[in-house]
Amino acid sequence: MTQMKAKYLKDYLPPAYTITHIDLDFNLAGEQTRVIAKSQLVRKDSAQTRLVLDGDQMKVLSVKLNGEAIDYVQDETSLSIEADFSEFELEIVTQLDPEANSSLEGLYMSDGAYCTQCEAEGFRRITYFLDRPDVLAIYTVRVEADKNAFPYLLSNGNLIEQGTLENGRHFVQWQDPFPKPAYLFALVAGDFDLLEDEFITRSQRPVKLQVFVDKGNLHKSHHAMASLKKSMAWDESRFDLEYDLDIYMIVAVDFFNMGAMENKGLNVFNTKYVLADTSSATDDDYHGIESVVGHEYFHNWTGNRVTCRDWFQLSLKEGLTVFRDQEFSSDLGSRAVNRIHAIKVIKNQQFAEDSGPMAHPIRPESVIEMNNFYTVTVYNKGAEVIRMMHTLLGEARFQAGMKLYFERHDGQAVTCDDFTTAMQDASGVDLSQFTLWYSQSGTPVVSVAESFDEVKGEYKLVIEQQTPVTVDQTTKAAMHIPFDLELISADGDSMLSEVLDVKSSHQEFVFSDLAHKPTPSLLQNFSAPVKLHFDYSVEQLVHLMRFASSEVARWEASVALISQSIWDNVANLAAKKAMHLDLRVSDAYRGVILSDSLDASLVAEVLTLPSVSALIEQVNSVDLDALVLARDFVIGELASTCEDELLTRYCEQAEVDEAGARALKNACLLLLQKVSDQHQQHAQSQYENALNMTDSLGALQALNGEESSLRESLMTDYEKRWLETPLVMDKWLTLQATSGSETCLERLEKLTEHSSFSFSNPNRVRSLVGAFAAANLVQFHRLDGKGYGFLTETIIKLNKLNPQVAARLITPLIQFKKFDLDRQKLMKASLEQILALPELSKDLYEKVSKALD
Ligand code: B3K
Ligand code: ZN
Repeated sequence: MTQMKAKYLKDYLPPAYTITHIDLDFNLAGEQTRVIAKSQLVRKDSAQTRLVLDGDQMKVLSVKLNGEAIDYVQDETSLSIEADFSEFELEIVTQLDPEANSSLEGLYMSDGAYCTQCEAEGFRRITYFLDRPDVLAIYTVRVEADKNAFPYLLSNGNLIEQGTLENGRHFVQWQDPFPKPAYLFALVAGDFDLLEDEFITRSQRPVKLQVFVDKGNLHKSHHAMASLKKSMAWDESRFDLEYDLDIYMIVAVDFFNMGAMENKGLNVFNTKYVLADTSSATDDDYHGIESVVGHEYFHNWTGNRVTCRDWFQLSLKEGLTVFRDQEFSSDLGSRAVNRIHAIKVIKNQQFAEDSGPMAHPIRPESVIEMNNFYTVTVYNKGAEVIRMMHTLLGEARFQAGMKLYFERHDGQAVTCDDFTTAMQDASGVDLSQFTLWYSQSGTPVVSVAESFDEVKGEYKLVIEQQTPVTVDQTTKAAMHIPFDLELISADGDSMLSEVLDVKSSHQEFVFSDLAHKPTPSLLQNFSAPVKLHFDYSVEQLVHLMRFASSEVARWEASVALISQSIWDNVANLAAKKAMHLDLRVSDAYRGVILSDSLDASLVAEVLTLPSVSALIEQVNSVDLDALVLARDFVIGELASTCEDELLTRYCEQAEVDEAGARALKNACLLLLQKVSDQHQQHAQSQYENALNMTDSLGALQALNGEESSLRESLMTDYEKRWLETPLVMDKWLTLQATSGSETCLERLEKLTEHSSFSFSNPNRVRSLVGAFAAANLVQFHRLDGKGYGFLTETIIKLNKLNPQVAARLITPLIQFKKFDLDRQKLMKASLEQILALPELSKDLYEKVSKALD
């Protein structure tokens, strides 16, 4: 029986022994793969005589202490020995079967190549070890394998020796001079195409850059390489950080549980975040690659050089590194559009996590399965917390804080408190109340009321904050919230712009000498991850859409305006009144469509109307059927009223070869489909004349809302064209999974047998089943329960095959509280079915048991 016990942050103890050096010797030979691990241990706690190593039921061939075979005790999760020495050498030989490892954790095979994934606790599937991030060792790794099948043998650090052996085998030896925790270890063995380049650091050191991809894909590796070079240059110029080894390798593999992994000097990537050419990848794919390549590169300092003391501190490296990759993308591209995307992740996904059964602070306090905590809270809210510090300190003091953090902690495994202390010490800014963002879970609700005294010319804002109770914490304190505000005059001029320090549950701010009542642009740029309650009138929102200085604030006003219109119509339906759309709303949108001062990519963001799931996140409970009707109505009305303008803008943009223009063109095309079938012709010609994947996919997405013979024939054409290119077929699987057709689900069931689909590949599962459950709300929440059934069957299949992916898929099912009782009942029945599984994984157990609690 797998252990389902939680671990607690409060129970942290430093390790009783540490490992300073490890020599690993891998003999890669299929199911007979052997690993010799020779470790140098030092006892830290002299009262300890028993050494307990972490490990996951591996076959142990021998254990030797200082060269002598010794007795050991092995159980489900550990191997222990008597070790009453202050320093000693331990040699453990394990035997592994990488081909049988479908969990894609530890050493496994991806399409004929050996590769590893050790974060968070995968190293314990390779050998018995002190598998915790505060044990940092120097690694030497020897890899031996068949030379023909595995010409490249890679590991961390610098290559120190290689040679040919008998029987067609060869070996390579690597050494990583930087001490590292086991989760950063990596090994790859395979046959690849290789793209090489060089980066000269600002201190004139040459670094060899290598990108390894599956044979035949070399032409798709250039964007990843260019992104890597940009990342290296950006980290030098913005963060004053230089790369430290002589070589940096990226390997792209097909079978991977997440996006990529920052192993020291040897990043392993999901092919999705490496391979791109214009015919097969969209502009969004290009952007995703640049940002993930950057993210993993930035970890070299924030994560690798300074790592986490324990896994509860995960946000120390992830929140900070997401912040850094967001800044990288914003410095290189559109700051406003990047910010909008980050805000959407928080509002549409992170707020849902806070209000569901998995609510946790960015520094969790208890964990059953660590892999369940690579969450939008730890990553994205974590990045918002860093961003708030950046707002409070300003760039110069923030960078001074970073510098002090590295001066103090380079080469160490530290805590989130160590980070905030460095920030505070370097800047002189008091962060004592601010640190609550690390320990308190939940989304603060900030309610604002305004009043204007015409006689005195005084404008007053009353700001109240309160954090609703979450499943994990019953008492909540007031937070330190940086609240960015702009006051805008009736003529549209900016009268004031400042960041207010909101620190208590009730505060009043008075602004004097104002000739008339201003329009407030509140919580600009989403200056804190909170829910804002303010009773904006339609006039105020329209004013903000036109005049707010911040482009992000203009976009936020548009979302508020359209959302309000949709909710008003939900209320109309409930009251059995006719639905309608206020002309002022469509006028405001028309203004945006016609605007030539706004960037095309920003207009595209405004025209990308909130999804059903985004709307659900705005309320505590929802009548899903009414919401879908009201949303369709509002979008249909808006599109019809602006039809001419949409068509003009569509045609104009068709001439421009830029990502922003393509995004706008596709947003217009999608809205035009809501007006009449006549606009199908534009989608058809766009598809037929497309010179890039953004245009092809945009056309298919526009047609995906309803069944039509055109959609059918274009989908068939696409399938034929791309059948042999898995990443491109993933887009097709997602189109099928998110189609508006009534028979969508029946089709999906058949598609699980399609040659392009496989339950063992996480990208395929996410594209079909993940996309269905997360983005096709109408079909997923069918009242006959078949949508839930489809997801449940998949989760049951993956429970043993790949528990990490199974547990990721379950998110939409555990967030059942917002739905009506009939649906809740069905969703809970699915969860009960999963909970009753024999040999339920820890990953699923943790989520399902919390959901049903
Ligand atoms: N650090 C890895 C994620 C590991 C996830 C383990 N389940 C990728 C990243 O955040 O850069
Ligand atoms: Zn990361």
